Amino acid sequence: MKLVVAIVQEKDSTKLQNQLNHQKIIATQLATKGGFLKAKNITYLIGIEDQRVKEVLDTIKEVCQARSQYVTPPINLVGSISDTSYPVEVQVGGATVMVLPMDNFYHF
Ligand code: 2BA
Ligand code: 2BA
Repeated sequence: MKLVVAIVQEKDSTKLQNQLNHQKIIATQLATKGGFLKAKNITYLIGIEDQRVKEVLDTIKEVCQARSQYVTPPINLVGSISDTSYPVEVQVGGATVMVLPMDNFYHF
């Protein structure tokens, strides 16, 4: 078994959950927030058999889109002597996915 941790933009989460349900992949959703943009995102915890990890990754990859967002950095982080800061474009995933080994999976 593996634990797939997937951080997904909120805009993609309904479509992703529908697709996981369709494939009978059980997931738990946590409401989370990115540390940089402070935008709400959804973190999925998916306990899955080793042989289905690729299927889960393929589904996440298919559903989740990368998007550009603009953020205005705080002036003291810009490193400029100017007192104005300009919006900078950041590319937000797709999805950020971690796959962890799982020692045990219990369902009591
Ligand atoms: P359980 O299997 O007892 O799961 C209860 C909750 O535990 C799930 O809530 C989910 O949040 C979490 N969970 C269970 N297995 C997990 C795993 N492998 N990885 C991550 N989280 C896991 P729900 O997703 O709301 O599911 C509630 C109940 O509905 C489930 O009870 C199961 O009996 C049924 N179910 C879930 N998905 C289904 C599906 N695609 N088709 C039919 N029944 C489904
Ligand atoms: P945020 O932390 O809000 O980051 C949103 C996007 O801002 C990131 O997109 C990245 O393109 C950019 N970014 C983040 N920190 C930056 C910095 N210090 N300077 C410049 N640009 C920066 P993604 O990499 O696609 O990440 C989307 C979300 O996934 C992140 O939201 C965070 O919640 C999560 N994430 C990404 N990498 C992670 C990691 N290694 N560990 C835990 N969570 C991660």
